[in-house]
Amino acid sequence: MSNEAFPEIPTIQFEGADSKNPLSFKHYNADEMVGDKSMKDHLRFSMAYWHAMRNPLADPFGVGTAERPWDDGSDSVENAQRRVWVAFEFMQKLGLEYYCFHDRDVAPEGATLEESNRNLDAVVDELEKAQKETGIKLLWGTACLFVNKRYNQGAATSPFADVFAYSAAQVKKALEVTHRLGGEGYTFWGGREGYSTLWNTDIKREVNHLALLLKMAVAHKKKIGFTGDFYIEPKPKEPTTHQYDSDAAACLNFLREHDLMGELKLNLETNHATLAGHSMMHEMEVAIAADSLGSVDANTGDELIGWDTDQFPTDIYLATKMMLSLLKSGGFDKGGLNFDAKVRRESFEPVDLFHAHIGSMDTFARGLKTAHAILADGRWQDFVKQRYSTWDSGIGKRIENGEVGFEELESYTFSNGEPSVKSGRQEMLENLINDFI
Ligand code: XUL
Ligand code: CO
Repeated sequence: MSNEAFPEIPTIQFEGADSKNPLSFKHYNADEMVGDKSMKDHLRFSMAYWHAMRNPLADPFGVGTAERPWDDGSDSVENAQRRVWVAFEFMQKLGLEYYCFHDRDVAPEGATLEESNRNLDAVVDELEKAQKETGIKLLWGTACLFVNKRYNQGAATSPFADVFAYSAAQVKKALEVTHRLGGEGYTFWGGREGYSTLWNTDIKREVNHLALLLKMAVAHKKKIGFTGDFYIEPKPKEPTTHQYDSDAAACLNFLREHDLMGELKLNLETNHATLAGHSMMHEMEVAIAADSLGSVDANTGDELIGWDTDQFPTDIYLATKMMLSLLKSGGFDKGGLNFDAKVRRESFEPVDLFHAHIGSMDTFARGLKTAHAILADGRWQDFVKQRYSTWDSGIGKRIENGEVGFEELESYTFSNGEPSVKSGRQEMLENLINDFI
C-alpha cells in the first residue's frame, strides 16, 4: 500500500488555458516571468494549516463532513506528526512553497502548558524535517488564543490577569518555534480581543493590556533574534461583538497611540475587510499609505451571508484589484498570499482541497498578469498623477511645503478667482480597467 495520502492525485502541472483537465493549472505557471519576477515569487502562495488540514467542515447546524482517511481522529501526538507529512505532500503536489499555522493546529493542547509545549516540540521536530526535505517554508506562525475555554473573555484583554499571563507564555513559545522553523513572520489575530457587551467592559484597560502584550512580544523577538515581521490581522467582529483591531485604520491608530508603528505591519484578510464594511482594495490602500502592508489572507465572503464564510477566492476582478495595489506598493517583502479559506461543507472529499487551491492560484495568476499589464500600459497611473498635478508646482507646492497660511491663501484666491476643477472620469477609468480583464 502506498503511504501517500493522495495516491490518485499527481503533481499539478501548468497545462495552459485550453486544458480540460480540472487537476491542472490553466494560468498559474510558477516560473513564468511577470515583469522582473516569476509568478511564484510575486504571489508567495501559502497553505493555511488550520483549514486545509484541520477543518472538519462543520457548521452551526451540522457535524463535520470532511473525509480525511489519513487522520485517525485522535488527539494524539502521533496523529499530529503523521498529518505533517500529509500537509507537505499536499503542498508539494500543488507547488505551494509556504504554509502558516497556529500552535494548536499542528499539535494537541495538553493538560498543562508544559505538556502542550512538549507536544508542540514533538510536532515541530517533524515540521523541521519536512521543511528540510521539501524546501517548503513557514510564512508565519501564530498562537491560538481563542479556542480554549480560558480565553472565553479574551486573552491579552481578559479581565483576569492570570489569563493575560497564560497568553503571554503561549505567545512566547509560539514565537520561539516560529523562529526555530525560520518563519518569515508572526501574526497576531485578536480573535477574542474585544467585547460581547459594554456593560461589563473597561475598554481603556483592555486596549492598554493588548498593547502591553505586543510590547512584550517585540522585546522577546529582539531577545531571541527573530528577524521575521510581526503582523496584526484586523477583523471587526466574530466571534466577539466588537474586536478592537477592527480594520486597517483602527489597527494603525492603535499602533501609533502605543508607539508600536514600525514594529508591526498588517496581515489583511479579504473577508474581514467585507465584514468591516470595506473593500479589500480599501484596506490594502490604507495599509500601503502607512507603509504597513505586510501579508494577505486570501479568501472571500458571500454577499448574502453575514458571517466569515472564508471561501476560496475565484473573482478575477477582485484579484486584479488586489494585485494592482500590491504591485504598485512594490510587492511582498516577507509576506505572501495565505489561503485562509475552507472548502464548503458539501465539498468533503480530499480532492476538493486540490480543486479549491488550483482555482484560487489560477485566479491570482490572472489578477497578477492583468495588473501587470495595466501598470505597463501606464494610462491609469498617468491619469491619477495628472489629477494631482496642481500640487507639483505653484501654489500647490507652496501649500505642501508649509510655506503659506490662511492670509496668503486668501490674497491668492482674491486674485486667482474661481478654481478650475476637472472631471474625476470614474466611468472612463472603470472601462479602462475592464479593457484589460
Ligand atoms: C480568523 C482568522 C484567523 C487568523 C489567524 O478569522 O482569519 O485564522 O488568520 O489566527
Ligand atoms: Co486570517
